[in-house]
This record gives sequence, structure tokens and C-alpha cells, in this order.
Amino acid sequence: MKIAAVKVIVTCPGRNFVTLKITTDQGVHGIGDATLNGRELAVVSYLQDHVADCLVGRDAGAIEDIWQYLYRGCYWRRGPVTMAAIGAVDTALWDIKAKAAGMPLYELLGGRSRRGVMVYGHASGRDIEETSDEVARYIELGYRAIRAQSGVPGMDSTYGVSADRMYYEPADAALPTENVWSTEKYLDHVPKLFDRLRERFGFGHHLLHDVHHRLTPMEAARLGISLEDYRLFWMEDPTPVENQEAFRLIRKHTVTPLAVGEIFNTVWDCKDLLSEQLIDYIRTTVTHAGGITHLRRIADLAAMYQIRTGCHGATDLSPVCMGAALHFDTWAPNFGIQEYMLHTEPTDEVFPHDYRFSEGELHAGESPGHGVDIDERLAAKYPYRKAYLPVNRLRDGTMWNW
Ligand code: CS2
Ligand code: MG
Repeated sequence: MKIAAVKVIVTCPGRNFVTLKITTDQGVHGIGDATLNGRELAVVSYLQDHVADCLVGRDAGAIEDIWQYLYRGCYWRRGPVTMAAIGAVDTALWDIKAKAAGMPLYELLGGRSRRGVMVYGHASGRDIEETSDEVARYIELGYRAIRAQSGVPGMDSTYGVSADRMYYEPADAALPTENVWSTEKYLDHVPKLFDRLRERFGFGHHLLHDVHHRLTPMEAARLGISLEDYRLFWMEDPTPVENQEAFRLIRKHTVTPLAVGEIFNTVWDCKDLLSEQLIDYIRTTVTHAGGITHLRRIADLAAMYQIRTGCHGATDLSPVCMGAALHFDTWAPNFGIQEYMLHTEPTDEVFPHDYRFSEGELHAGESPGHGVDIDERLAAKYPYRKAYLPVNRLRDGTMWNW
């Protein structure tokens, strides 16, 4: 079965998504997510201008060879644009292979390791009480794991909190919004949030928190210590990870579990974190780290060190990524948890899918492939709209990490 056509589809049903569609000479098609939030058109061009022609005529079943061809063959390895493009090709090819085999994708990966995939939802509010009420709502909906973020007194905005709490969407403006950040206020506030949540809900649910790269390693260690009594499932991205060794310092001080990796592109970004067992969960997902083929290598390395997966699942990852990730999660022996943010209704209409939520778990569907498709006619009704993530500055104007 040969690759006959490669098409890039951009749509904005509430937010931008880039989808790659590969069709074979036998009429089977597969799709992959290539969305890179705030830099979408760079991947569009990469795929259209530099990948599509190289794929036409190749054996659609040669997934590994095509992966190596695109990775080694471009000479310029790694990086978010390259790896998102490779990830989309890889996901579409796995979709095609599974459809041709008449099997749900998880069967091709090695079969089912669990009945369902535990997910966590996002509870947030302008203050602790609002967040606490949101946690109550998620518990009511059946979630067993909930990420909690709250506005910080004295700060106009912080990561993870917005007016539309069910559908938090950080890429909110045609030019980056400027936020102001205070580490002192934040560090003072977060333990109070979890103190209140454990007091109100006890210890029967998993609670998670995303620091979103904002602390220094020593500050992260301090936060980890101050959260230990509340037994978080994880503290996410406590500090930036360009320097993987920074995690040695955090690890030395706290037993709060750590999750990292939503912005990683390859196994090289986390090799030391994994092999030195400096984290507990690896957050990389299908879209940004070279597809199923490469994510599997990362998960296998992680498994050697008892590190589990916790795939990124924010709204900027399309339902195509979610579908593929759920098949991956259903197979991965060292699966930990899956992030799940609801997509808006128009998004779900553009991307019909067969995964289903029930009792705190998502379930990959049984249809052949990864179970997600794109309605191209509907997609065409939502043209691309420029949207950027915010930036962060300290109170004196210094640029900080968002
Ligand atoms: C995140 C994301 O879901 C998460 O944990 O940190 O919301 C992240 O900010 C976005 O995916 C950026 O595009
Ligand atoms: Mg995060």
C-alpha cells in the first residue's frame, strides 16, 4: 500500500489545530495531529513545503523506516517543529496500519494492559473557595484525579485560571498578553489551597498541581516540602528543564512526586531525568515527541526506572492526539495517568471520535485505527486565527517564564 496523497488541514473551531491527512493508493486514510500552540504555521510549512513530496510513493506500512528517514534524513534533528511534523506523519501511518489490519491501534502496540485510562481534570478558580467548589464539581462528575490551580491574592492573573474554567484556553490574544508574576506571593498561597482541599475532601482523590516552570530549583524544593503533608499525586514542571541536572537538587529535598516533559521533543530531553530517576512521571505525548514510534521509546526507557507516563492532554492537543494517546495509554505497561481537558463542542464536531469518558476514566474505542477522524467540510468553516500564549514578567519588568 503506497502513500498517494499528503494534505495539511488547518482549522480553528475555537482554537487552532493542524491536522495531517495521509491517503493511500488503496483509499485508506490516516490522520495525525501537528498542532504547536502559537507557532502552528511553522509546522504547516514544514509539512507542506518539506515533507509531503518526500512521502508520496513510499510504502505506507514502513512506519519505522519513514520515521528514521524524516529524523536522520533531514540532518537537522530534534526541535518542536521538526518533531511535531514527524509525530503527525507517524500517527497517521499507525492509524492507516491499524485500519488496514482491521484493529484498534492498541492491539497493534501489544494489546490491552488495562480496562480504562485514569484521567485528571482541571479545577481552577479566582480564589481558594472557587477552586474548592470546582474540585467538588469534578468529584461529582466522577473524576478520581483533579488538578487544582487558584488565583493568588495580589496577582492579577496566574497560570491555569480563567473565566471559562471548564475550557481554559491560554492562547487568548492576537499578540501575547503580558502577565505579572510574584514567586513570593505564589509560594505563600499554594500550600493554603491544598490545606483547604484536603480539609474539605479528605484523601480519597488524587490531587495534582502545575507550577508551569516558574520556580528556581531551590524554590521548587521548598514548595515540594511544604506540600508533602497533602500527598499530591504530582507537582508538575516546578522549574525549567533545559538543565536536567537541576532536578537533582529538588529531588534531594522533597518526596513530593514530580512530573515533567510536556515540552520535550525527544528521549534526549529526558535521558538524565529518567536514568537518574529524578522524576516520577513523564508528560511527553504523541504530538510533540515524534509520534507513537518515539513516545514508545521514551516510555520504555522510563519503565526501566519505575517512572510512569502522564501524557499531556491540554486543549491545544487536538482530539486526534487524544485518540492516539488513549491507545498508547491502554497499552503502556507503565501508564500512570492521562491529562484530560474538554474540547469545545465545535472541536468535537470537527473531529468525530469514539473515545468515551466514564467513572473517572477514558476508554479508547474499538474501531480500527486510533478512532478519530476529521470532517473536512466542517473544518473549512473555521479559518485560522492568530493566537499566542501569554508572556510573564516579574514586577520590575524582567522577563520570566510563562
Ligand atoms: C499545560 C498546558 O496542560 C498543561 O499542563 O501546562 O496548559 C500548556 O500551558 C499548554 O499546553 C501550552 O500550549
Ligand atoms: Mg503543564
